[in-house]
Amino acid sequence: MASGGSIRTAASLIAGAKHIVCFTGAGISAESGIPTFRGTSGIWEKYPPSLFGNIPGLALAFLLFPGKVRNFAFEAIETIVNTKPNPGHEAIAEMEKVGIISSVITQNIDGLHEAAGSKKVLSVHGSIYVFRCRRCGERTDVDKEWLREAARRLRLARSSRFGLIQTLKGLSTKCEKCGGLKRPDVVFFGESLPADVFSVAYEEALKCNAMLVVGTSGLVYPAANLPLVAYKHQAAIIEVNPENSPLSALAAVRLRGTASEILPALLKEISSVLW
Ligand code: BV8
Ligand code: ZN
Repeated sequence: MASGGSIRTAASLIAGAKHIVCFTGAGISAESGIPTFRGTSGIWEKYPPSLFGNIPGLALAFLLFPGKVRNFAFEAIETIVNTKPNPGHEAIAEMEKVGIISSVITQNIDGLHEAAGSKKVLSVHGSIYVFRCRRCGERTDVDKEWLREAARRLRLARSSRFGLIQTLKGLSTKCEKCGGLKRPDVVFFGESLPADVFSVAYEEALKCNAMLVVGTSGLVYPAANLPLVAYKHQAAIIEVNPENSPLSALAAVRLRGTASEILPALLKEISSVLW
């Protein structure tokens, strides 16, 4: 747990700032049971991003070991749809509700910020709860039930290429607008980020005087640029992470602890400074 001093320093920095933005990565969802990407029990340990983090790699993995692609797909969906927000997500939603922060920029695709009550969430890597038409770009929501059914069918699919294709065909949905095929609106490596979302996130990073950076290794670009943009525009960076990251060098305060420990304590301290 961070020493009281640094929570108090962080709280007074935030209380003194006019426009505050939160930037989150996989670490904020760790205590909800979603493994992070990097680190000992990270997702990329079992499913290397060179194959499972980009479309060409997934195509190759499908040809070489379709059963592993099937497992990756249903494990990812089941892990996410069966989790709920933790006190870290809830504290951030409360900070927005009482007017402390103006938005959350997240690299996560798990929808937990929205589930905790955050309203202005900028999901720069997309969301598992949104499908996008490959032809016209139209986005439509999918709910947990649909995703649970998809994971169930994938779990039952035969581990052959043919079996997986059959299952994916049964799950594929057509765009109501143009009839094009839809895909999960998630950004894989080598794919561009949604320009409409990223431009708002960039604006937020430019405008803010303080940025709360929670649970990110700061290794994936261009998202990891956003704290640097804020820093270059004289924003105070406050990092919440049990470990050091490349973004620690930008931080005025480094709160060494987990999101669900630190963020509720920080909210309490900010409230005592402000009200
Ligand atoms: C693009 C989506 C261009 C799916 C993800 C060489 C140099 C620089 C850049 C590049 C390069 N080569 C290639 C690139 C670009 C590449 C990139 O940045 N690669 C990196 C790895 C070098 N980026 C891209 O490809 C991006 N696209 O550049 O497109 C382009 C332009 C035009 C046209 C075409 C193309 C796309 C990047 C998005 C990739 N998608 N995932 C999914 O989520 O499953 S990336 C993946 O990493 C997740 O989105 C994740 O959020 C993101 C970042 O990771 P983190 O969130 O930080 O998670 P991580 O596990 O790393 O760290 C967790 C942290 O939490 C740790 O610090 C840990 O200490 C801490 N923690 C743990 N427990 C807790 C905690 N903190 C608090 N509380 C706890 N309890
Ligand atoms: Zn369409």
